[in-house]
Amino acid sequence: MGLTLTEKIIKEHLIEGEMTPGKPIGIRIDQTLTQDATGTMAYLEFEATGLDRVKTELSVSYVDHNLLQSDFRNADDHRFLQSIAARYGLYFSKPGNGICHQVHLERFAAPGKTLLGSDSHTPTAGGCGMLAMGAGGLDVAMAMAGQPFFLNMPKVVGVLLKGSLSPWVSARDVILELLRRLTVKGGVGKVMEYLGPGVATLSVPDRATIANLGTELGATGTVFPSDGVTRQFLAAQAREADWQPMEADPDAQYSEMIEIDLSTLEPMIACPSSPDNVVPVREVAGRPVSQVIIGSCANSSLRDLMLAAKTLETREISPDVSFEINPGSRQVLENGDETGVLKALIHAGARIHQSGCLGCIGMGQAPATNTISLRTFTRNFPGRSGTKNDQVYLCSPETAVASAIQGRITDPRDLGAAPDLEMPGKFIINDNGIIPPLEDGSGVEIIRGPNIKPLPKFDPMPDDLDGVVLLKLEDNITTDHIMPAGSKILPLRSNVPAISEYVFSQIDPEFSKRAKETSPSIIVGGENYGQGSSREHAALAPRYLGVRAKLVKSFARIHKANLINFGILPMTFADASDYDTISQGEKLSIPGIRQALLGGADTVTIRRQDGSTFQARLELSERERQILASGSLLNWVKAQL
Ligand code: MIC
Ligand code: SF4
Repeated sequence: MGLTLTEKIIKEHLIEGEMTPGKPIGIRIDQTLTQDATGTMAYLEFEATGLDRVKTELSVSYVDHNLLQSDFRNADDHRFLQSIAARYGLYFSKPGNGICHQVHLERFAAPGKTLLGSDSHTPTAGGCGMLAMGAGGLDVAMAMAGQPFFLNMPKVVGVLLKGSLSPWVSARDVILELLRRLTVKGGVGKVMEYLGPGVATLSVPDRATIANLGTELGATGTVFPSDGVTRQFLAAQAREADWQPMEADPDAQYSEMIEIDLSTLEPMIACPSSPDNVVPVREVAGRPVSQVIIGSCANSSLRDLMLAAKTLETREISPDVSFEINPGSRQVLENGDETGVLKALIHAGARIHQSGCLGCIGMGQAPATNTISLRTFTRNFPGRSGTKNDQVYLCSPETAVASAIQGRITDPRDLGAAPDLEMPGKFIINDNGIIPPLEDGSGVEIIRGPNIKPLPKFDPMPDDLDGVVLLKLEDNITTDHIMPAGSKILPLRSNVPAISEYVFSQIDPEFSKRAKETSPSIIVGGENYGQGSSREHAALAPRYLGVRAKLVKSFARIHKANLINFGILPMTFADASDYDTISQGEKLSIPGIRQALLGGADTVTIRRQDGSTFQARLELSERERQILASGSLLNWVKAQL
């Protein structure tokens, strides 16, 4: 039987386990990436392994999230990361050089390779024919240490593309349509693999937009074939040598097939406050907008800026709109300058920002009270923009620019003929924002600012666990709910005691205080618990506050892995109706939990205060059980050494 492209890449990298969907596998990781908000912790963890140099083919440390330097803390983190890169053999991409996923696609992505990144949108590089996945910082640290990456063998879903996109409809609308159909949990445990004649009509940046937002489906990754279009892209990046053709076997078996006729798609938009709250733009057209931003790792390539520039050549931005551009990388900026795109945007009145995540993670660009902000970003979770009760809509650059012109949500097809976009055959390539690794970094001194605190130490799992239910939450809780970001909290990513004060702060401002008073504690949740960001602080900080178990209907992949890495027991209800009977404040006991873990039990009995019991599932591999029993992945790895 033939293999899917995903299976081919996994087979080539398989170190442990069998390729049966749902079963644990360990795969070799060729490349890693980190960004500054998750990177400082990942490198503290890498340091704890005691190794002298990273063991991957290529590892890159990017600075793109914390670019606001309102005091010394972010700047100190940047210097720490630069010194770590020099010390341990990594590339370092400087602040302002661009968003990790955009720069990685341009300069390092290579067909057939595996990439693990401490950022949930790492799958972006799947647009270039590689298997790229997001993970917690500790998993990335372990990959840098040469350890396999462990995950459950994903199911591979085939997405068959036919036809070609109509004018004013773009890659963004393809993935918005998929989000509409499948929702934010539709991709959990799956890799989305694109195939069919429609693929060749999409450029690599288009494919990267689709791969990037596969993350919002909850997917483990998204893989596109590597074809002539990929070759052309790599040639324009002066990297044709990295190209190799890659595709699924003609008789490959997919676990499920989804068909999309590109020619039938229309402009789509995700309404507040979830990336899957998708409707055709027509349905919400006419609502007034106060801010429009083109940017983020999903839609900030030269093509996206060129589309906006060309559309604005003969039109003006509405006086009521703040129209902003966050270029994905310095390469985008420089080539935008060369091709006249930048000039046209400046002339039209756009606010041009530096390359980076910026408002996508609440580092500035917060919208005004009770107004609509339209963005080409990845996520519109409540409050993520920095404004309470925000109304953030997510859409294509086409819809964004049309709405900026009209001052209200506009179907771009109403503008008349679409502009022709002519991309340069060769890009200006300038890697002076990327510092290559040193031959020998052993003499480099690591620069640590006062905000960089050592990693906390965690105890092993006790024999019996008693805990109070400190919070009971609904479905689709995001890691932004658990550990918010934004300009006030992000600078604390290197300081666990300080950041833990903000755990669940949007939901319950007293949470951290209550948690410290009532340790150990348990959190109860619904479906797809922990979706969104890969931030391991959403596990690490609660653990620091004494949270020892989470009991939910189902977990998102990366968050579950992070919980295990930091010794928080992830359990699911054996019977989902038990969820309804649990109330906040009640005490639950799990006698014999350590033995149950180590003995391989699939279920445990949970005892309630009134003496009644119910069952919870432990869906864990042998390795995960040992990690949980040791109290954390670092404890376990140290014991192994
Ligand atoms: C995000 O988009 O939520 C982030 C910020 O990039 C996160 C990483 C983080 O929280 O540092 C992600 O997507 O993993
Ligand atoms: Fe940065 Fe936003 Fe992309 Fe996250 S989703 S990496 S914050 S641009």
